[in-house]
Amino acid sequence: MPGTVERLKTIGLRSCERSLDPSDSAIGQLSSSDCSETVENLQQLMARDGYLYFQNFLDIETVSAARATILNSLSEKGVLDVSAPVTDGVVKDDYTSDFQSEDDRFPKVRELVQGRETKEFFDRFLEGESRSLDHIWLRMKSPGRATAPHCDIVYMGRGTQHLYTIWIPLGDVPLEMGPLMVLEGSHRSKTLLEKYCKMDADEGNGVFNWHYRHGGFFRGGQYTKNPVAAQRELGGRWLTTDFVMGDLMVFSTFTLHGSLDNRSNQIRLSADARYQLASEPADPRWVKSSPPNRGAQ
Ligand SMILES: O=C(O)CCC(=O)C(=O)O
Repeated sequence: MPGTVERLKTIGLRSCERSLDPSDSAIGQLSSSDCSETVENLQQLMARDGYLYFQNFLDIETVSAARATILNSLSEKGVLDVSAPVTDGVVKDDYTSDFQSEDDRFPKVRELVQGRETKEFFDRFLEGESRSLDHIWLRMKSPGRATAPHCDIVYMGRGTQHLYTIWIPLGDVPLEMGPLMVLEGSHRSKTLLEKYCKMDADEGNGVFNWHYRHGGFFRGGQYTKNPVAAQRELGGRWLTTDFVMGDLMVFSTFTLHGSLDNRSNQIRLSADARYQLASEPADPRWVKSSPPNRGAQ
């Protein structure tokens, strides 16, 4: 099978039902980092790239156990295609799902997201005792679904701004299955920082949060529903890769990101959460009590 770099250019990547520009200036592969680098180096990489991508970071058994609990529950609900093994997560044609709050239905997902390796990484990276926001986001992307470009800070900015997202693929997530993508250098984009990143997606209860951007009206915290126009407007490349089980992405809550369309017949599973210094204020919307239901992020 051709490698990731070649497939990025040749398989016709799509996001939000739009074909991404396959040219070298518009799309590329994420660079992986070594988590045993010095803190200074890791901080510099984050400041430069807006993300850190660690391969084989997480214990595969723990990821696999989290994946299994979700797939078993989907199987019990009768949404999986019974002609394929449950572990493949092939869904029935008419099944659609997207974004789910993790309300502790899956303790193994919490165990994974708040696990020792990740906490120790953040203690080191943030140079102090770290904590995660209590809320965990579980994504079950059925075929056809994608996440529209956004920065997390607009949903989570009522505490410290020194806040990082972790994204964990719960299984292998190759390009065809709609992996995460981040826009290179977008965490330094003045266009985003000076206006969009200052917004609060829940202000005015969302009622007044209508935007017109890149040819469409929409509501809430998304930057746009058009990743092609966003790349042209802001510059940089959409960066993604063939994620495998055990990988960990860490990115700035100011980095514009979304996902490719899931063009497989399998459900794409991932979990994401936010880490910060325990001594800094935490956004009250995402600690302890169950947050109100919100739209896709
Ligand atoms: O998994 C996805 O599709 C999007 C993830 C995301 O938006 C996030 O981690 O903040």
